[in-house]
Amino acid sequence: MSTVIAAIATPPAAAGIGVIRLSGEDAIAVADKVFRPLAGNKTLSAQAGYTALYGHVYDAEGDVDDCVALVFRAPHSYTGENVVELSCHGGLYLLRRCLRACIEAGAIPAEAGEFTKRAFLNGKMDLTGADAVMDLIGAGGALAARAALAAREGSIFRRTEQIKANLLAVAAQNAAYVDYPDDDIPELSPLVLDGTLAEAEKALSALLHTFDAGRMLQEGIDTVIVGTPNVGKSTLMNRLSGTERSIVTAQAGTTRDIVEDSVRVGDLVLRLSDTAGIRETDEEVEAIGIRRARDRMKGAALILAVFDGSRPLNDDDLALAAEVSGDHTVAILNKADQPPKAEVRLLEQHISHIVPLSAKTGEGVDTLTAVIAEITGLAGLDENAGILTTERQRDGVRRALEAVKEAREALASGLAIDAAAVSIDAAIAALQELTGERASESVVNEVFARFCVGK
Ligand SMILES: Nc1nc2c(ncn2[C@@H]2O[C@H](COP(=O)(O)OP(=O)(O)OP(=O)(O)O)[C@@H](O)[C@H]2O)c(=O)[nH]1
Ligand SMILES: [Mg+2]
Repeated sequence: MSTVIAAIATPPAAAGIGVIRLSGEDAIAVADKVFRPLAGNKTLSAQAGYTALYGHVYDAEGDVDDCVALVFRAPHSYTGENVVELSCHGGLYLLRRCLRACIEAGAIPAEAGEFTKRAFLNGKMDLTGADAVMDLIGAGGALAARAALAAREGSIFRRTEQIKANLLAVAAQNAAYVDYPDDDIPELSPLVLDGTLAEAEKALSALLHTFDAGRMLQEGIDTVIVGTPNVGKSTLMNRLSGTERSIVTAQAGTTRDIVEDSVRVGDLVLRLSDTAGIRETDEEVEAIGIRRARDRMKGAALILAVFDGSRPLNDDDLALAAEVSGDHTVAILNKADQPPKAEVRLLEQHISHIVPLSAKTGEGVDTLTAVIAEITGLAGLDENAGILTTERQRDGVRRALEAVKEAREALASGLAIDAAAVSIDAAIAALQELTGERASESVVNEVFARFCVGK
C-alpha cells in the first residue's frame, strides 16, 4: 500500500488559486478528514472519479479556507493512484495551513518529483516521458513546448521501442537457435543480421543527432552579437528583446561590458549577448570589453556579426568578418533603411548567410529568424518525432549506438554470431535503461532529482 503524499503544487506566492495535491491509496480518505463539503451529506469518498465538490478546509483550529476538491480515482489519475486536488486561494499562509492539515490527517510531505515518480512506477509514463515533464514546465518557446509535449506523450519512447524491438527479434532468434539445436530453428545469416544492425545504427545515430537541436530548444540558442563600434549591435539587441536593454548612442564605444537577455524570436529562444565593438584600441577599458566579446564568441552556437550597410566596410569590419567566418555565423547588414554603401561581395568571401536588416525599423527581422532556424537545424526539425534533451538520454542512445557498431565489427571480422550477440544485448540494455524498463534505482532517482516539489 502506498503512503499518501501531499504537496503544494502551485508556486508559493499570492495568486488567484493555489493547489494542494494528495496521492496514494488512502488519499481520498485523508482529504475527507480535512474537507467538509457545503452539501453536508456528501463525502469525497463517495464521489466518482473526475468529479468536484465545493466546501471548506478545516484544521484543528477551525475553518481555513473555502475550496474546490477534485477527485481522481486510480488508475485514471496523473500518478495512477487515488488523487485529490484541493484548489484553495493562492496565499502562502493559507496553502501552508491546508498542507499542514493534510499532514496532520495522515499524509506525508511529498519529495521533489515524487508524484511523477509514482506515475512512472505505476506505468503511466516511461522515463523519457518523465524527463519531458520538466522540459514542458521549463519550455521558453513554442517549438520547445511542442517537442516536450510530444516526448511526454511518448515520442522518444516509441522511437527507441521500434529500434529495440528489431534488436530483440534477432537476439531472440539467435538465442533460440543456440539453446534448442534439435528444433530445426534456422541459423541467422550474418548478412541478414548485419542488415538489421545497419538499420539500427542509422536510426540510433539519427536520434543522437537530435540532441544538439533538443538542447538549443530547451536552453535557448547561445547567441552573441558582435561587430565593430557603432554598427547598431545594441539597437539590434533591443529590437530583438523588445526592450531598451542595451544603451544606444551615436558614439562609438558605447557598450563596454556584456549585456545579456533571453529573447523569443519566432518559435525559438535566443540567449543573447550584446558585446563591445571590436576594433584595434589602446584604451584599457575598451580593450577589456573587446577581450570579453571575443571570449564570449568561443563556443557560441550562433554568431550575429553586425555590419553598417550605410557606409563602406572598413579594415576592422573585414578583419572581423574573417575572424567570425563559419557556418554558424550570420552577417547582418544593418541600417538597411539608409542607402546601401557597403560592399556585400567582400563579406561574401567569409560569410555565406547575409541578411540586410534595419534594427531601427525592424525590417528584415523575419528573414533573420528564418535564417537562424535554418542554420541551427531547427527549421527542418520534426518536433513530434522524438528529440533528445537531457544528457542522460544522449548517453543512453550513444551507448546503444556504440554497442550496435561493436556488433557489426564483430560480424565483419568473421567472429561467430555469439560475439555479436553480446553487443546486441548491451544495446538492448542501454535502451531499456533509457526508457526505464530496466533502470537501476540510482538512474531513476537521477531523473527525478531535477524535479520540483509538487510535480
Ligand atoms: N538609420 C539607422 N541607424 C541605426 C540603426 N541601428 C542603429 N543605428 C544608429 O547607430 C548608432 C549606434 O547604435 P548602437 O546600437 O549604439 O551601436 P553599437 O554597435 O551597439 O555601438 P557600440 O556599443 O558603441 O559598439 C546609433 O545612433 C543608432 O541610433 C539602423 O538600423 N538604422
Ligand atoms: Mg552597443
